Amino acid sequence: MSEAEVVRFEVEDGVGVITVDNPPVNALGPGVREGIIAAVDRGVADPNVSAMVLMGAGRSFIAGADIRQFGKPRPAPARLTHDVLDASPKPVVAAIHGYALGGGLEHALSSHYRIAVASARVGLPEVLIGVLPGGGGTQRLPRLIGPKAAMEMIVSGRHVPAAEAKALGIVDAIVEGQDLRKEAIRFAKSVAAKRPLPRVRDKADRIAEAKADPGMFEAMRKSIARKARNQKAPYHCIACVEAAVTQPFDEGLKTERRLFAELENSEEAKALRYAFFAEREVAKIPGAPKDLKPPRVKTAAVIGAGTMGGGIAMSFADFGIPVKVLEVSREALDKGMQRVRDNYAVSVKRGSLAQAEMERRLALIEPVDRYEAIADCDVVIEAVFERVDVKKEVFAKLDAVMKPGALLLTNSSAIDTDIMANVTKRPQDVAGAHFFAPANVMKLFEVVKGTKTSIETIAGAMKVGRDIGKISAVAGTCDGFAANRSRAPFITEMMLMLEEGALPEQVDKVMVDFGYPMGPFAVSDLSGLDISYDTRKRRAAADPNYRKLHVPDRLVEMGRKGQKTGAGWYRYEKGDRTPHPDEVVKSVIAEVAREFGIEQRTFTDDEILRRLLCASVNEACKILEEGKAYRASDIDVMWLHGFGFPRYRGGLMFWADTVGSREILRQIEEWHQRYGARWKPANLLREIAASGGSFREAKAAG
Ligand code: 3H9
Repeated sequence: MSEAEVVRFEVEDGVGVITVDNPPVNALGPGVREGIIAAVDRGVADPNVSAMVLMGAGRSFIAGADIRQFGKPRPAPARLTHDVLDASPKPVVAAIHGYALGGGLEHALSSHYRIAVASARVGLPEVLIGVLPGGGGTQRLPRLIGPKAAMEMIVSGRHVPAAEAKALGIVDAIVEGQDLRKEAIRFAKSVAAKRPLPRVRDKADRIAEAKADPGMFEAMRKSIARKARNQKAPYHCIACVEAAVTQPFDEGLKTERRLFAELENSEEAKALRYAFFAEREVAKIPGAPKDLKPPRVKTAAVIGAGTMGGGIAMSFADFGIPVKVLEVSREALDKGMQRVRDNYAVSVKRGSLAQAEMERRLALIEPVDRYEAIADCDVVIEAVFERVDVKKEVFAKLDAVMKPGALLLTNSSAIDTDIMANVTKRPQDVAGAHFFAPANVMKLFEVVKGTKTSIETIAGAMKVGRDIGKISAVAGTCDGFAANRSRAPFITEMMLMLEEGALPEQVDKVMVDFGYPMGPFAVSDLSGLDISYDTRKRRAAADPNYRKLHVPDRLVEMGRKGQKTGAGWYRYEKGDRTPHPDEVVKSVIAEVAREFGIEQRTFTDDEILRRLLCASVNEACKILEEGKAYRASDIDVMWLHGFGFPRYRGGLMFWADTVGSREILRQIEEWHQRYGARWKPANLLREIAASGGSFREAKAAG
């Protein structure tokens, strides 16, 4: 694309209007910076121009640097846009709508004034992709709003709404009218003659703040220590803001540039960029027509007011969608509604939800006790307990009452979607909707495609997920679908390693050090050991070759079901969630090992990590081979949002690539020899290793 096409310059009423037009989000891709410089030059040279406006066409101002260019060699520009904007002898007004993020906000900060529409959002989210604001943002923002507020914004990467941006001093005015261009021209004319021009780089007053509070940087480092472990970018962000306080502006810019360069190609930045694009890719349905754009659902229904049903109903209410909750028993309905109310009340007590907002959300949830009452809803999600006969009965009723075209979704973590679809006369409208507990908190929303599910239903279900703030990912119907199925071997291996001599606290420490927020045994204590106990019993009954997991089975049989019973893999003090290693668990492990003659040995941390993740990589390859997920990167998105996999490690398959496909195969073959059939390498794994290809680019077969 030529520069002329991505940046326009027009003179209107004595104001030069520079419009960046680089869809979809006006990223600073090839030609944009050069186009802005050329436009400013024209405005400066034109005697009819007294001021300029910088704005974006389409839905946003500028969403930042073009992330796709990161990691590739880029020629050093002869002139920097920031210097050109800063140095313009005529005022430049940045007029913001949509998003001004990263390099976008940095362009606005180099302009002399900033105005924004009320719905605009601004931010420096670079840290979320493993870098730091590298266009002067770490030096200008602290000068404009003070180092403390700037550091909080830069280290969190959050998007700040226009009203808050005005209160912080980032924008000078909020535009009331509908026509931003017109208002921006009016504003530009009102400041055209004002001198001196306000340049953020020259502001010194707010910097004094940090001098009065010398401990602020150390305090920030301490406060992020847990969340930011193993990462460099958040610390480099702090170092840059510190440089804004301790160094002259131009020196600070040099520090910023040096630290940015250190981060751009770091492993953490590569993984985070990958995660960003994987999350966009997961929304795409192969083979879907381009014009397939399902509308936002206006009304929803949930069948079942249990913990899951209630959580799902809250998800709709949280995003402003009216939802009916159906239970035929009045008692179950009242109990379910009370649970929802109690959940919201906890958030109000914690201060994360206003009382009025709680009332508004509760008013969106309508308890009903007849199927006829939900007939007109656009989507219905069945969330009754995991019993095939009960679910089939519900679907027969839904088929009888629901309006044509309604999405009929079943929330199950294992039951074949086709079973429910086949009791209806509209199997094309039925799909799985696998929420992860707690449904109103967890981001992952697995849309399960049955044999007859139509592409419109898949697209509709995915849109429902996005409309309630989830990350939707498609899986094929099979035991466990894609997310849980890919994780199941991880769980099996963590239990079996105990029999060989590892301890829960050692495994947990390895995984926390790797970056998980909690170790897998601590998570199991939280969700309850009894949940998987029932599934294991079912599988053992169905499959004579099923490898029994004796240690967790015995713990459950002893009444150790996790935190709720005060003991599981760990022991807990009353009213305290801190896990304490427990001798009882050790003795159960020793007893199992003795009984089955399993030799005890020590494990290195690396072996534990590999054993858990390699088992799942192998299964993920089988899932792709069978066409039960579209792409390897979809599985990574599932691990990031369903299981707490550390984002700065990209995901399961991205991690496997950091080890290398040949080494993963060698390792799995070794364990195949030692442990037998469950480690049989997937065909796809062999193919990837033979071709020297990457896991992350693997796609579904067929
Ligand atoms: C930076 O600025 C560094 C500088 O400080 C210094 C440099 C020296 N680049 O998310 P969506 C694509 S770092 C390239 O679905 P939404 C995206 O992949 C940057 N592409 O829309 C997708 O493509 P496709 C700091 C980008 O409305 C399409 O646009 N900025 C970029 O839900 C639509 O995106 C950021 O980190 C980009 N920067 O959300 C902001 N941004 O259709 C990153 C988007 O082919 N972006 N695309 O799949 C976002 O957070 C969201 O995209 C945004 C819109 C909130 C803007």
